[in-house]
Amino acid sequence: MLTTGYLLEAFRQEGITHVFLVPGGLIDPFLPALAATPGLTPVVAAHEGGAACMADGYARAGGRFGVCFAIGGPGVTNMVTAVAAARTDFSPIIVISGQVPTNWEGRGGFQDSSPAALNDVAILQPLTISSLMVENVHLVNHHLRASLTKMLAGAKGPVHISVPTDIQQTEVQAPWVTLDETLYNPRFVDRHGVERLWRLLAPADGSPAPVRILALAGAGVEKSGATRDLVAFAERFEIPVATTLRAKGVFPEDHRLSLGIFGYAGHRPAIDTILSGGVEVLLVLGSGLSQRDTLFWDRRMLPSRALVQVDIDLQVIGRTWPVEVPVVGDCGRVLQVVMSYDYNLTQALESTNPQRRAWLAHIRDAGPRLYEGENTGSAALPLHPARVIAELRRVMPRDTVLVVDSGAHRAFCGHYWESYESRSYLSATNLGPMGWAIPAGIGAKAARPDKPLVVVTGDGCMLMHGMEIQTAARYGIAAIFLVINNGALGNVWLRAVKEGPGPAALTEIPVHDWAAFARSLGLQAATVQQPEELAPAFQQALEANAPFLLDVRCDRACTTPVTPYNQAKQEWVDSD
Ligand SMILES: Cc1ncc(C[n+]2csc(CCOP(=O)(O)OP(=O)(O)O)c2C)c(N)n1
Ligand SMILES: [Mg+2]
Repeated sequence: MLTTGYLLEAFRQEGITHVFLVPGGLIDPFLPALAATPGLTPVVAAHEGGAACMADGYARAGGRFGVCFAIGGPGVTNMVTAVAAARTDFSPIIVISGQVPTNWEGRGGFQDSSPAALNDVAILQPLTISSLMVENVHLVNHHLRASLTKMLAGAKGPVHISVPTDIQQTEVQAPWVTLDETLYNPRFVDRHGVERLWRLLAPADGSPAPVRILALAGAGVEKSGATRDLVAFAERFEIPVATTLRAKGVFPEDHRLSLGIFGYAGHRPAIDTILSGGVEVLLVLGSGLSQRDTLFWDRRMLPSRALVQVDIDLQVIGRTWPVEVPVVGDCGRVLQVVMSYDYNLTQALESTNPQRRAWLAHIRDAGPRLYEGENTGSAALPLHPARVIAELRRVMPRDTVLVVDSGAHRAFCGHYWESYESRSYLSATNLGPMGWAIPAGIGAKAARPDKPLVVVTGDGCMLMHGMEIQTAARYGIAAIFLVINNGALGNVWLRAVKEGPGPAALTEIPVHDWAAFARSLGLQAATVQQPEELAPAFQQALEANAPFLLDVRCDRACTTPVTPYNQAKQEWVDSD
């Protein structure tokens, strides 16, 4: 089989249903193979950055990995930001790019971006786990296997393979052998670490067990598919659970033990409790404890007895703060080991369940979950984004996937939306590239066509990747695009307006008719201006079961629900 068909057949065998690309001369040989691989749908994006974001969204929603193709040179450079977002959020995608034939390298050929010229392999190197060119057809099988293995192993992330056109058109002999399932679901656990954790939680020597134990769940729980394990663990030992924004939904937000989000756009119970100084053991599950996930590395979140960090990636454990109990391993597996203990071992911890229940009641009674929750009922015109997101939550089914972009709307979604499932809240939280959610949402919907999906984006984000709604229309991918249209780069405007009208004007955007734009590209669309129009418009978009854009006219002057984060930012001093 030619290299082109070989690669596609390997992806199909790995369970991939869609690949995303922008065609061009350097990948021309792939076109016949793409048209002839049953079970694999090629989706042609408007821009290579869009194609790579689609692969990222596909990976995050589907739980396997994403695949995208581009020509070398401008196709690869167009992908740089999207690949960086996958890298910083540890999302497994593979970029296959075309390259000039090996005997043209460095001779001044059109679009030569081989290592002898522009070197797009090197351009992607710092943004990927592995970036290489296949220069010998005998290495196609090996490099593909090695790259996919690196992409999936450990913390996961993007990889890149550049394939010259002469190699694309050469026969590969070795058969593709499907990757072992363990790569997708690593189940390893450090038993010694779990024992240390257990001695801490349920001392066997008669010393008192800690009462105030709190779990902070990060993206590692999502990657591990450990929601069920976490719910079972929390319920058995009455342990309250907060999540990071990135991991929103890995613990159902309406569960009685949920404290909501800790960190950026976080909720009052999580923030007040974790910063109270009253937590004895903080059990961090699969979170790298980034700036936004720690409220500016706020040391008040350090527990009085022990910080426990469970992570599959040793590099993450102890990076932010020294930990008393490090546990290397898959979050789900670690919890399963604990859950396999019998009553003799768990009794010491279970005996403190009533005290934790009382603690939880105290947390609940201390105040509302939301900051400025009254805004969810605001009748103001233009609309308040909090009202928009709250109405959206009421109308959309429980298992809706929300894909959120970068801007003020990110904070409104994080705070006022609720998620109840893993992989149902997707956002590029570590890099925050504007426009990412539009194509990522298309990829996510391709991976999970069974789930209703809404992309929440801004008018500024639309100016960056809005053209990709055309891709959704073209392929009938039934994503709903909700544009928080506030005539501004809202997040920046909120800061700039404090500096005066000159700086503010630099962050304003003409109020465009995004519904008309969408219709011109083949989508259905509606414009919403009044609060009472929100629910019927959402219902209409849901029932249309087709690509649909909602242009929702909002007030740019609404401040975002991130007061604790902003306070922490002001108070931060470098104490190291
Ligand atoms: C690629 C990129 N450029 C610039 C920024 C800085 N930035 C963050 S949010 C934002 C404004 C987003 O505007 P919009 O999409 O209208 O959302 P809103 O804040 O109004 O909700 C900007 C410019 C960024 N995050 N990414
Ligand atoms: Mg805006």
